[in-house]
Amino acid sequence: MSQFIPKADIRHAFSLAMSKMYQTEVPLYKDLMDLVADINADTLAKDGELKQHLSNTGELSRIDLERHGAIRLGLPSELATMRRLFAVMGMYPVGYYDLAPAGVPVHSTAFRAIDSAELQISPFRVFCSLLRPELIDDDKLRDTALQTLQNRQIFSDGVLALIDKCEQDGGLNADDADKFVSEAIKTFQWHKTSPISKAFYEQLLSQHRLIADVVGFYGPHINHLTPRTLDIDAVQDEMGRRGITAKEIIEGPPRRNCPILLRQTSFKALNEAIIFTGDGQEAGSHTARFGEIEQRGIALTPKGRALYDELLAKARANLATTPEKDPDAYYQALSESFTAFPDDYQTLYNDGLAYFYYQLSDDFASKDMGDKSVQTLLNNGVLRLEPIVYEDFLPVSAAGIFQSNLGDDAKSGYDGASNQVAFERDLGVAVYDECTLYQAMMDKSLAECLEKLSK
Ligand code: OOG
Ligand code: NI
Repeated sequence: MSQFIPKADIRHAFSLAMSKMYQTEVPLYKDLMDLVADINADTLAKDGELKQHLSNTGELSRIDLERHGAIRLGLPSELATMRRLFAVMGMYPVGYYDLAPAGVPVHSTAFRAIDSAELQISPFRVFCSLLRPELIDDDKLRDTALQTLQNRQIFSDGVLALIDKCEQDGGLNADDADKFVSEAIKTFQWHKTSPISKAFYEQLLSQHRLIADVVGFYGPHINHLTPRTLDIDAVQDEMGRRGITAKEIIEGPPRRNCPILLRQTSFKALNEAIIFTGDGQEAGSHTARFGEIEQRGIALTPKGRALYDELLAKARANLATTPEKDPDAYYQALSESFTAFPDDYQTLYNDGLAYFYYQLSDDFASKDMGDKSVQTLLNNGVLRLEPIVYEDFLPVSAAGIFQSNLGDDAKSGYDGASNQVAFERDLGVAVYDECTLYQAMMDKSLAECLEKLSK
């Protein structure tokens, strides 16, 4: 048993291999990584309090690790196998995201580690979308698209064999883990050729750019990777100065003292040369790949999340035009709307808006335990609170990231019910509920503190 490599180590090795591959494939992404590293170093030098929080929660050492990537799949069978591939690395599906109302014909989940210790070692996760062919309104095009997808095999024989082996034996040894990483990475690489004809590609494109991106290729190329920044506004400003074309707005909540959930921006997708081979050799191009940046804040409870959704909708409802056309007006509306969201950790805790770790304070032994209730232990400084970072995604933000990288011809919205049941059937399991996971982290941290205090 002990010869098995921990899943977290395989996940970490995989995220490093993915990063290396993407930096080689998309050199502009390397420039973005350098920029983020510069801004993070500046921010930590200026903000001692932030540095202390990050050190308390063990995040300081993992700041420079990429936090996520994204892929898009075509078939239910691809999703089912992808789930098994990620399970080898201790990554499990968390959350269900329906992007159809925002005009993107997919639904999605995020594969990630699910407990604090695992997240600490490698927080890497993959936002994974599945095409919803039933939203293609042209029957003939949909049939041809599905046939085309059925003809591809996105997993190498090597990776399939190692997934089987891991499931049978309960883990992979060192040699197999290395081989797994190099075989698994192949599924996510870029192809400069497309198996379809240029005419078919253009037909797919006119349905939706995303459909062309899935059906037109041999596999689900990683379409972006996303490092974590400690100051996303600074990165957004600096992108322009370093000649990187940024998306117009930062998605998510406004800038705050106590960051909540997730703020995201990206550079615009690149136009890349492609040879279409379905009908002889035809030169063309395709736009799909970009680089993203995220700044993460505290995870919100269902009550906090409802307030976030309400304030975001309010800010967006009052605009004269789209956020992208007038970013300043949008940010103004956003910060006005979010004055209703408490902006100190104590109130976020008292009002039950966010999730926290309980920790014993450094000098807890010299403090009065009083009646030993949690409230007294907090008041007397025996316990302290540290924010639990939000590890998931936001559907409105994700739609904004998709749209900005799909061009201006994007649709405004699909009708049709959200379909978590069908997604989970295709996946082969139910997705984890993210709030249940955060609550468990919070409860566990309290139980551990109380256990230590009782000794
Ligand atoms: C995924 C877009 C969503 C995010 O960070 O919200 C996403 C995609 O473009 O495939 O990655
Ligand atoms: Ni992303």
